[in-house]
Amino acid sequence: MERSAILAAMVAAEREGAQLMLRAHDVLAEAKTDRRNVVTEYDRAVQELLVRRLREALPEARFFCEEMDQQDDLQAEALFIIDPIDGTMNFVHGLGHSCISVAFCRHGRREAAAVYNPYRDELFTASLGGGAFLNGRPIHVTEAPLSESVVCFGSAPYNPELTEETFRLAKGCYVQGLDVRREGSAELDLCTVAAGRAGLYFELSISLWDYAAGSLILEEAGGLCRQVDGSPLDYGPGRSSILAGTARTLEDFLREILPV
Ligand code: LIP
Repeated sequence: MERSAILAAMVAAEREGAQLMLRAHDVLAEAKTDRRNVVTEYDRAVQELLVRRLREALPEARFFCEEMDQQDDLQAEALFIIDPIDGTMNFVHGLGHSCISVAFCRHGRREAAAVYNPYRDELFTASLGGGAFLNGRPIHVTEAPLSESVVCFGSAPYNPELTEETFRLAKGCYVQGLDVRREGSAELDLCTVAAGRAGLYFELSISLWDYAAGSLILEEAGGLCRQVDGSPLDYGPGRSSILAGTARTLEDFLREILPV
């Protein structure tokens, strides 16, 4: 199946799943590991719908998903990495800033990505070597330095041992940059940087489904994704830190903010 057809199937599935989000009511949060790591019946329903539709489109596909322990081999010939609702805490509290995220990989290489925010009807897409788009219009990262950029960050809420360092870095970004934002969805933070709306995003601990799609969109928009210390991301099954921006803003962060 052509990559463009696979991306079209991803987009169609996301738009269908988004209707479940928009029609949600009486959303009950179920704690997974602790009070901040929550899931809802809508996360599960969206994931089940996405898997069903993508399997109809590509029967041989395997899946690596956030919910229900559906985690196949990341080196599969055809694999979808799915976060059914990225920004679940926002979804539970009706904050109107969550997305559905799907990345398509072949043998571990990210080849297509789609991130859909139904609250703003913003669809971010990318295919490897084909550029990045917002609602079909090309997007590109900012040329601004950190001092002229808004910075997004994530608070790594599942890892309280990282709180002090997270807010040390966030304070540094606030002082050096224009301002900071903690908006609650890693995939949307990556897309915000890809669209040139922010100059940098960091988080000290997130999962692969939180960045698999957004990282490709950002790279196709001219950006870079690394670990917070500047080392390469490994796109493996474990949790990782992430530092995402432009060559200029990453250099500013690593030189001015990271050092204690
Ligand atoms: C969330 C991320 C967010 C991060 C949370 C969580 P979820 O994804 O998008 O940036 O701070 O720890 O990982 O759990 O809502 O899909």
